Amino acid sequence: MAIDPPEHLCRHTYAVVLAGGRGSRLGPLTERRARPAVPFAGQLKIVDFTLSNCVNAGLRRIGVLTQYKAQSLIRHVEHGWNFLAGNLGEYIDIAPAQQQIGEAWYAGTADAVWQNRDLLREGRPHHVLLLAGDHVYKMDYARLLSDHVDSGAPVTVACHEVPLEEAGAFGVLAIDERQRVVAFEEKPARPRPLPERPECALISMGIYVFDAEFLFEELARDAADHRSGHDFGRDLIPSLLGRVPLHAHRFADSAVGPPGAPPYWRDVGTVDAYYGANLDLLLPQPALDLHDDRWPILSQQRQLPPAQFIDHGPREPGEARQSLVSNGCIVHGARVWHSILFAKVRIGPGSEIDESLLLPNVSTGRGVRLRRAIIDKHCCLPDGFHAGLDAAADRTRGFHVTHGGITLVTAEMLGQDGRL
Ligand code: ADQ
Ligand code: ADP
Repeated sequence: MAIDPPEHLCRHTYAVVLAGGRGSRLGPLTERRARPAVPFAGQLKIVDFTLSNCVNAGLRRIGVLTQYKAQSLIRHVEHGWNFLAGNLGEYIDIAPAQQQIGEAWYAGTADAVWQNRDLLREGRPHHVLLLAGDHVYKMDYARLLSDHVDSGAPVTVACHEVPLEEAGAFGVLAIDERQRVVAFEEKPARPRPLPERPECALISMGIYVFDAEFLFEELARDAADHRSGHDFGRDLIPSLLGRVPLHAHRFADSAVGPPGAPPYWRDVGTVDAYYGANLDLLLPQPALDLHDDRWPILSQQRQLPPAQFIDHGPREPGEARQSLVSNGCIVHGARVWHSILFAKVRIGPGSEIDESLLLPNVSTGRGVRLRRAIIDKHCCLPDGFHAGLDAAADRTRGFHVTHGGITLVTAEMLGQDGRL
């Protein structure tokens, strides 16, 4: 039984969103912006999931730790997330790396939190919730916090089952019957299967709850350890094993979603994972429900007119099927199928867009043909342009083609001016 009601727990918790990591595996999409600032699902950015989960769960003191190419992220959080009531003690702190103690940038995630310890201590939190800024999921952190307190352990690691072949990209756990972590390996070459489901492994979601004072002690210990890389997954969490009880919280116990749907969580760390998670939203009943008013995903929304579909004569209707079309879009005499048009996308007559993501402000000329392509912000695709029809030809033209066969085109690749 919970000692504290969840509202009380949330009020005394500081949530830290680690939003600074270099998104190298997202390739050209993160050339100019941090991974959490990458547009997602038409009208959102990736970081909106974590921030919305905080606000929906009742957490009102949030720190966003930035580092790598933070400008677009800072602008987004400042413009879109400024509705918390500072005078009621609700706020989002944005901590740019420049504000750090000393000259060094952060060495790893534990170092990023250590260097911001004064910010964290300010509100005298009882618990600190550590979150990543680049995961797509809905989770009720109040339930995670209650579970942490009930467990009696000073640390809780949120974990989730994933197919064994994907587990090597994560921290892999083994737990006992009391939900205590008994083994932890960061990104193992041969992940350990779950005894009861050998086709799956139990992985760390990179989400941790700490008793606040315990966290500060452990961060100090880690900071003084010159052999440590100062990373939670690689150093600090493994160093706790055997010393203190580590509780494992199952994501299934706090996931928010349609009844009966499997819990949905994606680390959109690669272009293929990013593409797949966006396209998952086009299923008739997506596991990630963006229409659920009880757990909305909030964001900065620009004032834009509704999407418009215009026929270009009787033979060229403007239409979109099985697609998401954002505000400010105009589909003029073009056919869009199984695609996501982000805000202010313009499609010209005779174009055919299939299974593609067109990020904000993309415009196309006439007769453009896209298949399984991602077109980055502000690209202007000229008449007759095509991508995704021939992978070898796309590579020759300097486009990025993923293992999964997705062609990614950025403004720079087209010799155009890219913007954040
Ligand atoms: P990774 O995601 O590989 O694994 P990491 O690159 O450290 O770990 O990133 C964790 C989060 O912190 C990301 O949101 C990233 O953007 C951010 N981040 C990284 N360096 C930062 C810095 N210096 N300043 C601010 N933010 C920073 C981790 C765990 C694994 C776990 C996966 C789940 O180590 O055990 O399985 O997350 O995705
Ligand atoms: P867009 O190109 O559609 O304006 P951006 O991501 O560039 O999209 O801008 C997102 C939001 O940030 C918009 O509300 C825009 O007005 C604002 N914005 C754009 N550039 C700047 C800037 N240099 N400083 C502050 N806000 C900006």
